Amino acid sequence: MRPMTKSPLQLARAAYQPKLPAALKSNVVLIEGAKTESVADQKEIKELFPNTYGMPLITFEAGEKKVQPVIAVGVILSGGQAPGGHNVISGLYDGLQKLNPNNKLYGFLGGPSGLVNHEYIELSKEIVDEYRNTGGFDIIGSGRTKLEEPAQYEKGAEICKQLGINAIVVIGGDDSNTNACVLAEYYKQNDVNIQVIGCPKTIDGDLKNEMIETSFGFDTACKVYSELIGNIQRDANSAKKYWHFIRLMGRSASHITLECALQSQPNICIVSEEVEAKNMTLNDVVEDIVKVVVNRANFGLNFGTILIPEGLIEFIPAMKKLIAELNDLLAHNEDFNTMQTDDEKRQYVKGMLTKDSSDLYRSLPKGIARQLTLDRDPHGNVQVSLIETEKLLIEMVAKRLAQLKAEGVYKGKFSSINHFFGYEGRCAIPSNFDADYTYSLGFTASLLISEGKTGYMASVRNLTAPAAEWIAGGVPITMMMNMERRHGAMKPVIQKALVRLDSATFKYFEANRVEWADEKQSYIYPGPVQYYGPTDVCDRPTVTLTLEKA
Ligand code: FBP
Repeated sequence: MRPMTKSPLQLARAAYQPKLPAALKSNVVLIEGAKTESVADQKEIKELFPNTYGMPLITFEAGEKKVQPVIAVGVILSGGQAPGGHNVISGLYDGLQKLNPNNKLYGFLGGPSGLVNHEYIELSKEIVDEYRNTGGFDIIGSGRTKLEEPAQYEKGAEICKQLGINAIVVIGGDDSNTNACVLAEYYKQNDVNIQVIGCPKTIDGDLKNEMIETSFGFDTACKVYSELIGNIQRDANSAKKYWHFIRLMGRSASHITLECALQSQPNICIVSEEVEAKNMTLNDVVEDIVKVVVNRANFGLNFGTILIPEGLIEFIPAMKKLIAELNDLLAHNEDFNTMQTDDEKRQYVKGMLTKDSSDLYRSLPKGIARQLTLDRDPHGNVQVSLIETEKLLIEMVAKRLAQLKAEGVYKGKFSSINHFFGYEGRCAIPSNFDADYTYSLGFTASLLISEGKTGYMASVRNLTAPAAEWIAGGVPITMMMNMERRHGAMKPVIQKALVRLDSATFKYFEANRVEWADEKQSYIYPGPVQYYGPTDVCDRPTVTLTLEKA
């Protein structure tokens, strides 16, 4: 047998034709809806975006064929990988080709820095075909460089002029789309004839609002993690000897953790937003876990599963304060950066914090305390994916159970295993939902460009209906903005969607979690992402979307 260059599934998926909203299959006409306002701080946002504020919502409906001039477009993948990125590009490519076969698509390499540093490739049919329906961002690569300086915008304009590029498509999360909007406004203000269109990407699921029902990648990532959680639950239920502490990606919001809980029904699921709303301490979180462990032990069940959102640490009010102090202390701190040993750094930090934060810092296991002082990302965020919260919780729970055992309250046996699911799902082969959704987003972006729009995000809605009934259009990015404090100054940014405790999703979880925690058998086993078979298995959207749209 000759070595394979592609798996049978890769070959089968390459031939998959993503589904499009019915309106996009023919020629389209643009329908203007209501004028928009930003979600908050209207006066400030309007002043900052005089040319791109207040634009109307847009939908595309089936219409007459129009003659389209030749255009060139540049595309950028920005931030963390999310399943479906390649299909945004193939949808964009096919959309442009349908408008005019002489249209060109360029890909800027390695994220936004490719635009600034003039690193690009022309995306030919052969290249695009190679990446259809695949996971990852490797077609052109991604990066986290922030586009926020006029000098960068000018460098971008220079290369666009050189290549005859009329529009840039930024595929990114809330920060990248905020920057896309600033870029659109800058080009408009300075009479630079380059349009900028955004596409909502992030597995974290926190770029969503009234008009953007979900960000792409969330569906696939959650399904991949849920499969793994289900497999672990089957193992736990078979071996009956381990508590599995599973941390799940999602920098800030707990959407991924909550969705995975709805898909797999674990014994415990922590929701950061609830921890913050209830002003809980780390010890409160530990006590909640301990109660369930003790209760199950009383029924002879010394095993279980616990889902922990990656961002938990930043939602515990005292930890949040400690992290904020560390952020200020460590920003451009040459003394700290030149220190050689961890002990030296630890002593220094302890001495510089306020008393409460210093006490908390001292109480943390050394490894965790060290992780809190690691380098920040380019947006100034603590890199929560590097903080092993699951290990911290295991240590604290084990300690508390030992106390309770000594007091005769706990009679069980506690053995634990820790897991972190993040990178396993970010580049997975997109589910049918994500393959279809992203292809439709890319296609929609091509239409927004052909209509001369700028400062819009491609939007595809009505996502719990079959794809043919999806509604494609555009939303002014300014509509999603509010003012927030960033790096010590008020900045216009897209409002991040955290888990709302009054949402249908959280309410459903809240109503069921006590049953999932107790001695009855509640686990469900989602199994792998399915591509071929019954529609309700293969094209099923997330539980989050289903509950939100019910
Ligand atoms: P985006 O918001 O850029 O999509 O990235 C999300 C994410 O996957 C988070 O869930 C995670 O905390 C972070 O990226 C990890 O960052 P990195 O890719 O730099 O390891």
